[in-house]
Amino acid sequence: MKQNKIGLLSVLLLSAGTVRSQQLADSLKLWYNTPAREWTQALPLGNGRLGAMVFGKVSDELIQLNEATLWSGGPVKDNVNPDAPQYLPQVRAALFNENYHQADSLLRKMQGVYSQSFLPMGDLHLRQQIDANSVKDYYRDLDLNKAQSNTRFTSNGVQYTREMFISAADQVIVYHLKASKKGKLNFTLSANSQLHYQNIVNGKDLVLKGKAPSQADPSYINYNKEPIIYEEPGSCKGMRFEVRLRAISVDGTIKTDTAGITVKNATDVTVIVSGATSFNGYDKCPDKDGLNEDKIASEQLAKAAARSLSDLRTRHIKDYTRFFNRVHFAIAGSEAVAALPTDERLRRYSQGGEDPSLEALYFQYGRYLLISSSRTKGAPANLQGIWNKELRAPWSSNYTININTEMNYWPAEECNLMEMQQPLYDLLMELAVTGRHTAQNFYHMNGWVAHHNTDIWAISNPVGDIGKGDTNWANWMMGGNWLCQFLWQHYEFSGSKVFLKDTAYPVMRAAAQFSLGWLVPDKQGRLVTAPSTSPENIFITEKGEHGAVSMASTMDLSVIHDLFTNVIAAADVLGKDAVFADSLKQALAKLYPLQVGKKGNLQEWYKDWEDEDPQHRHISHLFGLFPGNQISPITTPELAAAAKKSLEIRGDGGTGWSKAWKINTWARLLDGNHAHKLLKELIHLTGEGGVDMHNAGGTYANLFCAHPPFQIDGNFGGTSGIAQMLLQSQTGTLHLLPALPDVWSTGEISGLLAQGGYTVDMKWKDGQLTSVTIHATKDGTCMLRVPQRIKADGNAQLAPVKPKDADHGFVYALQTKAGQSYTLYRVQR
Ligand code: FUC
Repeated sequence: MKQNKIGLLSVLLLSAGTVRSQQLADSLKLWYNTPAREWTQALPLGNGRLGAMVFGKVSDELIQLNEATLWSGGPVKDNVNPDAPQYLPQVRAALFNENYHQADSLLRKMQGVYSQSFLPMGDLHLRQQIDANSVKDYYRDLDLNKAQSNTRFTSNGVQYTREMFISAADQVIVYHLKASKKGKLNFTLSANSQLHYQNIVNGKDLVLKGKAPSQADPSYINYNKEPIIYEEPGSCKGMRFEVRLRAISVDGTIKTDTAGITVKNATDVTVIVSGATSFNGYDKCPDKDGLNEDKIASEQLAKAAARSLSDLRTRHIKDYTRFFNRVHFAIAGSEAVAALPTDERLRRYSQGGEDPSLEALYFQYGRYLLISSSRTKGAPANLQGIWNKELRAPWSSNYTININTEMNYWPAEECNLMEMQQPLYDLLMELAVTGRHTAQNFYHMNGWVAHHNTDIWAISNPVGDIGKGDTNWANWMMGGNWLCQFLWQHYEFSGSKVFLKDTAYPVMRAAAQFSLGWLVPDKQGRLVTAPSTSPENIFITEKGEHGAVSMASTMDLSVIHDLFTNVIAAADVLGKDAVFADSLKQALAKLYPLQVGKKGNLQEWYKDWEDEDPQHRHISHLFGLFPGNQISPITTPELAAAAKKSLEIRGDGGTGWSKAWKINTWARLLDGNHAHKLLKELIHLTGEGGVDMHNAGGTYANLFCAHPPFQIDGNFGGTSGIAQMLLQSQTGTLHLLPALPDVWSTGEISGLLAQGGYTVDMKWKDGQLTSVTIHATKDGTCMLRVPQRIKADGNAQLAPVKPKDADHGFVYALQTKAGQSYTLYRVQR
C-alpha cells in the first residue's frame, strides 16, 4: 500500500515542492510490512533514559522496556586486591629480561573484580482480540523525523493504529491506540520482568515494583554456582525500580488488577508509562540510600496524565527535533528503491545494489540513536545504548573502554550532538575519583587510571577476578587516558574555556600525571610503558613465543602522545601550569617513537613481531590515524603509508565495530572508495546468530549493528565514518569532501560541525563541490582545504594560501566574524 503511494507520487509529481518534502520525510523512516519476529527486527525508541523495543505484533504485541540506570551491583569496593602493587617491580624485571611468559603470570595477580551488568527492566504485553487471518494493509515504522513508532493494520473493516513515543520533555512513554470504528478497541495490557518483582494496583495504575541483583557475573564467566545474587531489601546493593502504567479513555471501560489493565469497547486510548530506579549516583547505596523511585514514577505519570495527547506529542517533537533537525543529509541515486520497505532495501543493497539514501538513513539513524540513548546523568550509552533484553547480556552490556564506549561518542561533535556527551563527562569525572584509588591501591601511583571496563559505578580496576582474566584485555591501562580525548575535543569544537578550565583540565591533568609516573626508560633511555598490551592482540616473538604482555605497545604510546599533547595545549590556552606542561614536553621528546616494520607497516609492538592473528579485529596501533591525529597523509605521509599498509594486512573483515573503525581510518587516509566499500560491508544484512569474533559484522533488519551479537558501537562508528568522509578538521584546517566516494557523486549536507566552532553546509554535483557555507562563532581565520578552486560571495575575504598542495586540493584562508555566514562557490572553468 505504502509502496504504491510513494512510488506513484514520485513518478507523477517529482518536481512539486510539497512532494519533495514528503519524500524527504519518508526517507527518514524505517518501515516494514510485517511485524518483528526477532528482537533485532523490533524498533528502538528512547528519551535517553527510558528505552522501548516495539515489535508491532498484531494480537500479542510485545514492548520490551529498559531504563538507563538499571544495573546490578552497587558502589565499587575499595582495595579489592591489596597484594597487587608488590608485583609491579617483578613484572617489570621479567619484561626487561624478555621473559614475557613470566610477566604475564605475574600481571594476572594484579587484577581486580569484574564490572556489573546493565539489566532489562520489563516487558509490556498487549493482548488484543484480532483474528490474524483477517489482517490487511499491515504497516509499521520508526519515524526519525518525530522519534515515534507507528503500527497500523485493518481487520474486519476496522483500521487500528498504535503510536508510541518516549518524551524527554515529560519523561514518560506515551502509547496511543485507536480504532477507526467506535468501541472496537478491546485489549489487556500487562507487565512483567526477568528481575525480582511484584505487581500491585495503586489507584488507577498498574505498578510493577522490582529489585535488581546485587551481583551479576559477566556472561562469559561460568565458574560461580550462582551467577546472579540478590540481597535483602534495605541492604546496600541491588537497586529498586518501578514501572507504572495508566490507561486513559473517553469511552469504553477500563479495569485494572494485578494481572493487567483491561480495556473494553473503547475507541481511542492513551496509555502512559513511567519508570524509575532508586539509583542515586555511583557512590551511593542504591537501596539503603537510594532515591524514592515510587515518588519519581508516580509524579512523572501524574504530570504527564494531566496533559492532552497532542500537548505531550508537541512537547516531545519540539524537544527531539531541536537536536535531530540540526543536520540534513541527502545523496542522489536511490530513486529506484526509495519506495521499498527498509528490510527489502537492505536485502537488495546486501546483494550489491547501490542505495545512497539508505546510507544517508543509516547516518541519521546513528544520530537518532545517540539522542535516544545518551541523556542520563552518569549513564552514557552503553554497549547496547539503552536497549537490552537479556539478564546476562553479552559482555554485561557494560562499558568496554578499549574501543567500544569511545566509538559511541565519535559522531557527537561532528554530527552536531555535543550535548549528548554530558553523560560521558559525568562518568569520566567519577572515574577520575575511583581511578585515583585504583592508581594508589594497585600501583602506588598518583593521578588516576582506568582499565578495560567500567560500569555505572565507575569501576576502574583491571578486571579479571584476580588471575582469571586474560591479560590481553583485562590489564590494559589506557582506558581513562583515551576517554580524556573527548574533553579536549569538546574544547576544540565548542571553544568553551569555562568547560576546559573547570571540567576538562583537572581530569586530563590527573590522567597525565598517572601516565608520567607510569612511563619508564628502556635500555636506550626511551620512555616506554611496561607492562603493556595492545588490545586484544597476541604477538609472536622472534623465538616463536606467543604473548600479550610486553613493553611500549604502539597504542599505549599513541594514547599517551595524544593526552600529553592535549594537556600541553590546554595549559597553554588556560595560561597556567607551565612547569607541569614542560615535564610533559620533555617526556614526549623521549617517548619511544612510532616504528615502521619490515613489511612497511606501522609496528604494533615494541619489536617487529608477527601477530598471532594478522587479521585481528582491533586496529589499536592505528590510534594515531583515527581517532588520534598524530598520523595524516598530508602532514606525515610516511607514517600514513605505513598505517595504510597495516590496514591492508588487517584486511576489511571483522566485527561490526571493527569495520566501522576501518571506515574512519580509510576516510583519514583520504580514500573515499575504500571507506565506502567498508560501509557497504558494515550495512550488509545479517541474520540472527551467536557471538562471532571474526568476520560476521553487519547490520540487522532494524539497522542495529551486528558485532554479532547486537552492539551499538558500530552504528555510531558508521555515522562518524560517513561524517569523516565528508568533512575533517582535526588538523585545524577544514578539509571539505576529503574522501567522497564515486557513488556519492551528487548530494548535500548541512549542519556538520568542525573544530574552531564552525558549522558547515555543502553541496556537490558530479563529484565536485559546488558551494559551501561556513557559519562562524568567532572572529578569526578559518583555514579551508577544498577539492576545487572556490570564490567568495559578496564581501567575504577569501585568500588562496598556496596554489595547489600536491594531491590534496587547494588551501584558502577565510576571515570570519562571530555570528556571520559565508558562502563560497566553485570556480567554473
Ligand atoms: C571487546 C571486543 C569484542 C567486543 C567486546 C564488547 O572486548 O574485542 O569484540 O566488542 O569488547
